[in-house]
Amino acid sequence: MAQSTDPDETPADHDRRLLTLGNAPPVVRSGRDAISTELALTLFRQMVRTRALEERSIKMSKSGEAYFWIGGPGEEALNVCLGLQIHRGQGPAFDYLHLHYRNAGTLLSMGMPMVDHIRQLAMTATDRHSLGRNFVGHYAMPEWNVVPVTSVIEVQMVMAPGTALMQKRHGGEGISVAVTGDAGTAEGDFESCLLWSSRPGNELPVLVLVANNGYGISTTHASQHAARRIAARGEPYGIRNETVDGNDPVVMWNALERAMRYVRTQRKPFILEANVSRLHGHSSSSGAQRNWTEYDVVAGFEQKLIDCGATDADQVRAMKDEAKAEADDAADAVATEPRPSPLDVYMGTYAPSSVDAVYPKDYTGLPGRRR
Ligand SMILES: Cc1ncc(C[n+]2csc(CCOP(=O)(O)OP(=O)(O)O)c2C)c(N)n1
Repeated sequence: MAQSTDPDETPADHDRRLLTLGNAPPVVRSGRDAISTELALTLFRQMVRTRALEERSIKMSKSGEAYFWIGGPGEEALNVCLGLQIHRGQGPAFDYLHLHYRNAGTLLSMGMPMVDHIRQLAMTATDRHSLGRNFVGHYAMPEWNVVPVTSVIEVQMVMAPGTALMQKRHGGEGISVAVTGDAGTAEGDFESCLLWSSRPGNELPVLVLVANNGYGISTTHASQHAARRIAARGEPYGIRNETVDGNDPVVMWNALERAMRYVRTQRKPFILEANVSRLHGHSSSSGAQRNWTEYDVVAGFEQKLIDCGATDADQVRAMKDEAKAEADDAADAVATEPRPSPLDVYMGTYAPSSVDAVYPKDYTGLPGRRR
C-alpha cells in the first residue's frame, strides 16, 4: 500500500492517488460502481461503530439512563459515506452541515467522539451541543460548520441556501449539505430550498440529501407521495438529481462522490435521494423495537466483504467487540456527570453580540441568572 505523508488525505484522495500512480488497488464492486478494499473496510468499521453507538443509545433510553432516543440504524451507509467526504472545518471555505436527527454516523466518521453523542442523549450539563437541553442527535458544532439541528423538521432546508449563498460569494469549493427525511419533503420549506438554490444565474452550491426510509413516523411514503421519485422534484427547477440504493455502501459512496464533485465544481444544486431502511421504528416513543423484516445494511455489507475475501469472521468479531466496548465506555463515563441546573435554562439563548446594547454578553447576564 502506498502510504501518504499527508495527514489530511481522505480515503477518496488515497484511492485517486493510487490510481494516478498506475497502482490500481484491489476493489469491492457493485454493478458499475467500485471502491478500494481499503476504503470498503474503513466504511465498514465506521458503520459498525455507528451501529454500536445506536444500540447502546437505545438501551440507555430503555433503562432510564436517557429519556428519549431517535437515530439512524439502517442509515449507516449514507451517514458514513457522507461524513468521510465532508470537507471539515470552520467558515465558508469548508462544507456546512444542515442535518436532521439520524446523522450520528456522519459526525462519528468525521471524528466526533462517541461520548459527545452520549452526553446529549443522557442530557448532562457537559453536553457540548446543547448543555443537556436538547434531544439526542441535535448537534451543534461551530468549528465544523454543523448548524444546530432543530426538532422542527425541514427548517434546515431554508437555512442551507443561506450558507450556500455566502459560500458562492466567498469562492472556493465549500458546499452546503442539507439532509432530510422523505416525509419532510412534503413541507413547503423543501420546495423553498429548491427554488432558492436554482434561481437562474444565481444557482447555489447546495447538496440536498434525502434519506428515504419509507415512513414519516407512521405514515407510509407510498400513501402520501404520488411522485415516484422525490429527487425528480428537482426537474422543473433544472436541478440535477439521482435516486440510489442507500443500502449499498459501494453505490452510496460513488453517488455521493459524483454529486459532491458536481456541486463543488459547478456551484449548482444537486438532489441525491437514497433509499434506506428504518430498523428501529421512528423513535423510543414507538418502542424502538428492532424491525427484522427490513434489509440490514451492516449485516449485508459484512457478508459481501467476507464473500469477496476482504475480511473474515474473526476480524469482524474483533471490530464489533471494539466498537461495543467504545460505546459502553462512553456510556459509563457520563453516568456520574452533572445534570443541568434550572438556573442555566436561559444560558446560551442568544450569542454574545457587541452590537446588542442591552445584553452585550449573553442573555444569561440578566440579574439573578447564573453565568
Ligand atoms: C414542522 C414539523 N411538523 C411535524 C413534526 C413531527 N414530526 C417529527 S418527525 C416527523 C416525521 C419525519 O419523517 P421523515 O422526514 O421521513 O424523516 P424520518 O423520521 O423518517 O427520518 C414528524 C412529522 C415536526 N417535528 N415538525
